[in-house]
Amino acid sequence: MSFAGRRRGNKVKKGVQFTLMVVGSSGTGRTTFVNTLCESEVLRHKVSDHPESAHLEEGIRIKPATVELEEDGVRIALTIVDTPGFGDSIDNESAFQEIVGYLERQYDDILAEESRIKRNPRFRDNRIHALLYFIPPTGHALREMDIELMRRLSPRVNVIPVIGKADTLTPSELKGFKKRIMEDIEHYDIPVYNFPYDVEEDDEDTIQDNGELRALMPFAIIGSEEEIEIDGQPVRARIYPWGIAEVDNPKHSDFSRLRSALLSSHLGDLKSLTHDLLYETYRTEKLSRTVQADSGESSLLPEELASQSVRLKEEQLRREEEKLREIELKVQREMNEKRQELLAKEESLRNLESRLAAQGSQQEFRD
Ligand SMILES: Nc1nc2c(ncn2[C@@H]2O[C@H](COP(=O)(O)OP(=O)(O)O)[C@@H](O)[C@H]2O)c(=O)[nH]1
Ligand SMILES: [Mg+2]
Repeated sequence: MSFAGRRRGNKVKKGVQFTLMVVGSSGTGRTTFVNTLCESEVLRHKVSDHPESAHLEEGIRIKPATVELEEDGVRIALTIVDTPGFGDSIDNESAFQEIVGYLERQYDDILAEESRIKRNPRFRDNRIHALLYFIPPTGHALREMDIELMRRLSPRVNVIPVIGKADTLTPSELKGFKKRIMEDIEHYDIPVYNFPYDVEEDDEDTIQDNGELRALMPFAIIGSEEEIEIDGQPVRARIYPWGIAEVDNPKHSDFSRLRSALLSSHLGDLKSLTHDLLYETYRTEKLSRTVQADSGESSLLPEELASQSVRLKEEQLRREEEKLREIELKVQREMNEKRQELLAKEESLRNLESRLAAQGSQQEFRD
């Protein structure tokens, strides 16, 4: 991988854009993961002077950061959206709402842009294509808040569950933990992104590849911003008195499999699912809500909904045209008024002139 800055002089191929969001409790290793993925300090670690509030990330707003990467010869403009890490308390409602609200706002922006008469050429599509949900390495099972949040996020975004700081668990602990998490996800029917494939339609390679990735879920992550040398090669790792945990070693963590799935093999799939399924669902829900509010109807059949949304768009166009016509008329009216004013002024000027002329001749007459 190399950064775009080093590519000067090359003929620039058109790259792809990808947006990734990271969500999870504070201290699960999100910031470290992002910097490991991007091989640069994209996100700063929060510094806190007060140990009692160090676990809180108050005041951190959702703010996207973009880096240019290269993966398999393809240039990727990767946008990372970090979210405020929430605490372990039960009441994380405002943090949850902020995250879901952010996802939906990006859809609203597209919806608004699609219905404009004149498209804005500088419009940026900021929809999130994948969300990594960081599960803390407790070794137990999913916490209620993990279940609750993943459940609320999954209808809006491709949620990919990961275990942060996986090197804190032994291999057998990790295996059991992964199994219990997937059982919970199934039990609570959480529609996470599970590397979907169709045995009838997909080719063998795809089926095998997706099956393997699915079997790794939730991905065990090790992040590190440090490098050591092993056999003269730089290796990203965490160093302990008893050994080394290597980021890119598949025996130690699922980092490299996840990375290539996100940035290469499944990038296209994640993007098209976002547009064709998740956004489309949101759009239909939103428009049907609008139609219901407008018409006061309580329910609509799906086929009615489709024609409703066409009608809605036509209606919107008609309204905008009307608005334009109104503006035109208003301008015309104002120009007319101005002309009338001017004529009136000319008239009074003429009157004044003739009065003055008359006064002048009277004066002459008297003299
Ligand atoms: N053992 C271990 N510690 C990690 C890992 N990633 C991050 N950490 C440490 O966990 C702490 C919190 O990490 P940070 O990335 O700031 O977490 P965030 O609050 O989720 O952004 C820091 O002290 C990191 O050095 C990891 O993969 N393994
Ligand atoms: Mg952080």
